[in-house]
Amino acid sequence: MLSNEFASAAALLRDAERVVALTGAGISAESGVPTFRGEHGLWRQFRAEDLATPDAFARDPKLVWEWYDWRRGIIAGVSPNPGHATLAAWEKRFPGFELITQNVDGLHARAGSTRLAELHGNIWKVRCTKDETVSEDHFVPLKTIPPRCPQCGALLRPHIVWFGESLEPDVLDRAFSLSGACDVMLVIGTSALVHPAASLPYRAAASGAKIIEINPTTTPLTAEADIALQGKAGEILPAIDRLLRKESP
Ligand code: BV8
Repeated sequence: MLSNEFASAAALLRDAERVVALTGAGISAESGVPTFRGEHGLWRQFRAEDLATPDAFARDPKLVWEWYDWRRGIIAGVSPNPGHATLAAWEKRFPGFELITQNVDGLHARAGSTRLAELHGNIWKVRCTKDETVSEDHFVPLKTIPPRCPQCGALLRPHIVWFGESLEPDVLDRAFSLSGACDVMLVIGTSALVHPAASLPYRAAASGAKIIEINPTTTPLTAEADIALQGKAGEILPAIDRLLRKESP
């Protein structure tokens, strides 16, 4: 990685008033959470598109919950990495910093991020399929599979947005308005394939924002990015932070 690319990214961030970060599964990869796609990305032998759907849950709620229980077990055993920590620290460094994540693992919140929009929900939240009540459930493993609502006995489902389901309107509206109002968008660890999240960087660019992509591989967004830093988020984000601190501790 050429250091002048880091310096250019640091310069864009330093002069920005409103910085938005959009993250995907890649930012949790160095914590040990498998990504969805790519060489190590297979969740066991299943594909997210086949299991993270309402049809799959209707057909076999036990299998879908076994998959989530397995993922919860992995996530419960890992910690946020320096990439998560840097983004949490940047909430204090950049006044208008906002974080939008596609991830459901909760690692940004555990790292201390508070100005956070979880587009696709959270793996530690469950929702009653009868009255839509949302509650936290941190049992690892789950007490029963599939879990049932203690109030009414109906099936509980993960409070997660599945393929073919709409995102919560207010969360999505906020994500689009933040993207349309930022000066710089960091796009970190996402294959930029899943919509509507994948359209957020284009919204930002159309509104004049500079796009900085951080990813070890190229994505459909790479050609559109103003700066594409090829590498791991857990290494690149702290490196940029060190440059920023050198200039203004
Ligand atoms: C919807 C919860 C309206 C599940 C998830 C427009 C065009 C095309 C398709 C569509 C479209 N509009 C809607 C669709 C259909 C669909 C979709 O986008 N399909 C894709 C597959 C083509 N979208 C939807 O269904 C959405 N709903 O639009 O509602 C509607 C309603 C009815 C009918 C139609 C439309 C809902 C999408 C949400 C689905 N739920 N998650 C769960 O987690 O259990 S999405 C799932 O994919 C995860 O949330 C994940 O975050 C997300 C995106 O994946 P990534 O995060 O990018 O992860 P991935 O593994 O792909 O990539 C990781 C990247 O990290 C790689 O690039 C890798 O190189 C990089 N990396 C690896 N290591 C590192 C790293 N980077 C940095 N550092 C490292 N160390």
